[in-house]
Amino acid sequence: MIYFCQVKTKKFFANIYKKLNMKNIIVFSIFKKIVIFLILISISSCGNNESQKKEKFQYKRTKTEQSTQSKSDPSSSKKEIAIIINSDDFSMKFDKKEIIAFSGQKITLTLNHTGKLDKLVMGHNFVLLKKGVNSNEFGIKASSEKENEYIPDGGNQVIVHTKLIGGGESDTITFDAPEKGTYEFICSFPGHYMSMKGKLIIK
Ligand SMILES: [Cu+2]
Repeated sequence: MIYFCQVKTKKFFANIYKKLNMKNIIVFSIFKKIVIFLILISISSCGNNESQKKEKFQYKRTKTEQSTQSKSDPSSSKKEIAIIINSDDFSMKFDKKEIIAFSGQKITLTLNHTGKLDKLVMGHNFVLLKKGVNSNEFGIKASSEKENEYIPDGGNQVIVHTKLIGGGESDTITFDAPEKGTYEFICSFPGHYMSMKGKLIIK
């Protein structure tokens, strides 16, 4: 009788052990599947990130290309070109650093001040300097010429300039493109010449 009981108990435990083992195998295989699934997800999301990065880069590139084009229309076939330059209260910069035009073209240039500050505080102008005029020296000299809207020497060193404008104002000037070469333009309001400057390239 005791022997019979022992055999039964042994069988009972052997069965439980088998079941547990089976369970372990099932749990392990599920765990394996979950891990593989997670790895696949992380790989695919990495790919997405890269494609998103690429998309962003492409978007930036198109934006730069557009802004380069909007600097000016470099078409030499046009007799007249229109250029718009914007300035504001904070950046102390023109929104264009380079303007391209062709000798003989008639240039209509509009300077906008998109800010709100008065011209006594944050005045801007567009001053196109003659060839060979040093913009730093000109800027320093100009800063003490308030009564002449910061244009020194009666405009001797200047090809053309707009009037001084404040927030919300604009001024438009028309002039013939000078001979081929590179010309500097600045804002001659005190202190602005250091950062508010750019180049007019005549081809
Ligand atoms: Cu200015």
